[in-house]
Amino acid sequence: MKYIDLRSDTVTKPTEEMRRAMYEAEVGDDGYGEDPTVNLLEQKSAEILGKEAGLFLVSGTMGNQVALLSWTSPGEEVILEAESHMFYYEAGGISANGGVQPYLIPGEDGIMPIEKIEKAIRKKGRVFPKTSLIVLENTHNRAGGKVLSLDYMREVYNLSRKYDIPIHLDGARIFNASIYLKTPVKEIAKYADSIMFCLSKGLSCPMGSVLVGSREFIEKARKNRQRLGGGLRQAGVVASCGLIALEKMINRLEEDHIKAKNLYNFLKGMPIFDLKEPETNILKVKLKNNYNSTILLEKFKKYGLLATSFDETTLRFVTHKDVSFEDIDKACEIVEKVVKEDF
Ligand code: TLP
Repeated sequence: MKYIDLRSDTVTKPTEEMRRAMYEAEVGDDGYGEDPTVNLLEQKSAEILGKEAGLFLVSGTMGNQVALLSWTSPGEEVILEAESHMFYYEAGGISANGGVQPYLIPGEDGIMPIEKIEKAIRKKGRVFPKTSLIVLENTHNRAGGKVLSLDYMREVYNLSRKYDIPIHLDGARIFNASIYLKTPVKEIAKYADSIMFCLSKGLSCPMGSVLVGSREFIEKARKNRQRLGGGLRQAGVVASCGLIALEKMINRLEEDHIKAKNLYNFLKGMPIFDLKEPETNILKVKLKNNYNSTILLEKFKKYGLLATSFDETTLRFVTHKDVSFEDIDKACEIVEKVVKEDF
């Protein structure tokens, strides 16, 4: 059966042009800094985000973990939104790899109230851990692809300058935020000291993320990447896709946002769902009256629709380039059929 796959934008396959670029890529040993394609991708990424330098990594998780290791020391504390990817989905990496403890602030739609961030920053004193990092996530995955506004980013940034604490931005989907805000990605990135973005999500590369920041920070990050076993060799083969992604795959993300909106417009008319209009490509759907997401997902699958859940009462649908507008219409029909048949 051919499935309509709305589990994640990570399922996107590389384009024909990417496949050709992989074949033709100029490569060298990145351990010696000699892969021209990796070097170009790192340089272009830094340029687009308005930072001094970049580092290519195998995944977004590795990018976040390397950033954490580069900003903090064991025994220190990092402020995170309670549903952030770094806390929720990185297999306990912040404590296992970094030896730091999380200070979690539950956000409203992924947005931590500024006064709560200020309150969370530790005072100096013998008994307190040092607050060494504030993490933001834009767009916010578990908040349903929510975009943090520039005003909010600026406020957190100003606070971080007051207390001299760096900001790391998990920008796995920062280009979706930039499209939504109709703002160059640089304008978002200027309110963070380091940013990780993913090439492997809506940008459709087979793998890879880039971490950007100051030259000094990236030098440290390169060492931490090595420590995690993430040193690369002829990685130009995959970095070549990243170059195409930066040039050709960003503007089309708008289309994914429209697809999510189409899905929303259909589902909002169904009484068992409770949902907000999506800003980007992730649609979060709460189930009313104790309906169960695992059961629903199994039924969707029988008719050829794949999605995931945030928890037992919340579904997640992610739109991307490998589902067409017709697929979205079909997905709506499948959801309607399942709901009518069984509930
Ligand atoms: N998110 C994946 C899963 O891990 C949940 C997905 O399908 O959405 N930051 C954010 C905000 C992410 O959403 C993800 C991946 C990552 C970091 C990690 O990227 P990878 O998967 O490359 O390690």
